[in-house]
Amino acid sequence: MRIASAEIIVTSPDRNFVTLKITTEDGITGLGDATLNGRELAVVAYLQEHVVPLLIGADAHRIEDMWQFLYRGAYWRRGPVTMAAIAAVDVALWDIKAKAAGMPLYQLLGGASRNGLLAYGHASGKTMPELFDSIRSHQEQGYRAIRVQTGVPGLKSIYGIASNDTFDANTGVRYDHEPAQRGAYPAEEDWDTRAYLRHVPTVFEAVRNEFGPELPLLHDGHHRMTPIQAAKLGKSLEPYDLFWLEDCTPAENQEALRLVRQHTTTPLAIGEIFNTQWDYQQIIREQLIDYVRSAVTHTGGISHLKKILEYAAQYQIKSGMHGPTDISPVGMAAAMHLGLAIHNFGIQEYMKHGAKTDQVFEQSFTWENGFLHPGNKPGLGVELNKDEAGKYPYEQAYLPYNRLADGTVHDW
Ligand code: EZ4
Ligand code: CO
Repeated sequence: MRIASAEIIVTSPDRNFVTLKITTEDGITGLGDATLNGRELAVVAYLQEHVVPLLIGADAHRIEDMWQFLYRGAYWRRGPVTMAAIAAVDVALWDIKAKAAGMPLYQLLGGASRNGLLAYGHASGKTMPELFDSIRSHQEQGYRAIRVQTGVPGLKSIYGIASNDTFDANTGVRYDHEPAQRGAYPAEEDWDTRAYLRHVPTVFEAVRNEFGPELPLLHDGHHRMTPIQAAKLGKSLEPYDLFWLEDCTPAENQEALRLVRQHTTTPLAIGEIFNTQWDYQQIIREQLIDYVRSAVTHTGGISHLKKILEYAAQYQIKSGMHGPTDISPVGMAAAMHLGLAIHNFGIQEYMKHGAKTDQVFEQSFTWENGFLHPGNKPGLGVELNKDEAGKYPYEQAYLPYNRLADGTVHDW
């Protein structure tokens, strides 16, 4: 089954998405998500100039061989651009293989290990009353696990808070929360870790008092703390029994997590910006984390993330795949098929896409009683409507960045 053509589709319905569409000589098509938030066109160029020409004429069935060829054959290894491009090829080939087999993709990954995927949504508010409203509205939408982010007194705008201009009047869905902003320069946000550390435990105390002990609660520290600050936060949140504390430090320095671990039993989730199994080698082996945050889209596809998760399983570490709005419906479907099949599934992040995105990408997943299921169509179960996609050309957008009060750039 030879590859006849490969096409890169860039569209910006509610935000930018990059999709690779591979077509075989007998007309089977497969889709892969290659969206890298704020750096989309770098992946487009990587695919267009260096990968697509290598695909034409190749055997679409040889997924592992293609992965190794694109990874080892490039000589230059790892990195988000490379790994997003490889992921798109990998997922598109899995889509094709499953369509050729006439099965939903999860069947080829070993079949379903569960009935559905527990998913969490993002509640947020500048103030406590706004936060409580957002948590209630997520519960009404069916969420059974909720991430909690709030404003910090004294800080103008910080990560994780939905704003009213992200409200979609057609669907009533708020983009809770969409950090990338369209424009030619990144927005500046401000940050003060000491103010944050004072405030967050009071938020979780109030949320537990209002919503009770059962509701799984998550929180994202978004790479901003030093190891000792992260240890302090983990410890001060222990009474509120978090499902996880995410990205408590910028985890390029993996040893930092030893220090955090020595001080707290709050479960740790890391890895949304990691892109290979080697980024996880030490933190899995030393059992420094509890959840693997990688998305299929940013970690070399289904083939590679499956290897990471199988390694993690030996240490009872579970999946917690990244599922923000910058993972396209194609990337989300890939996550759902993988999550349904593996044994050590933990939780899936799930933020609803906007109405325009849902028209560009025709999807067959279900969302019922807080659980996702990828559906039973052959392949990924997602098709891209090119006429709809063509209505929304690429628009430059950047993630924000942080400065401290004295003007120093800080991790965002
Ligand atoms: O900042 O997806 O856990 N979720 C997150 C996200 C990331 C964005 C970056 O593209 O941290 O909101
Ligand atoms: Co995160």
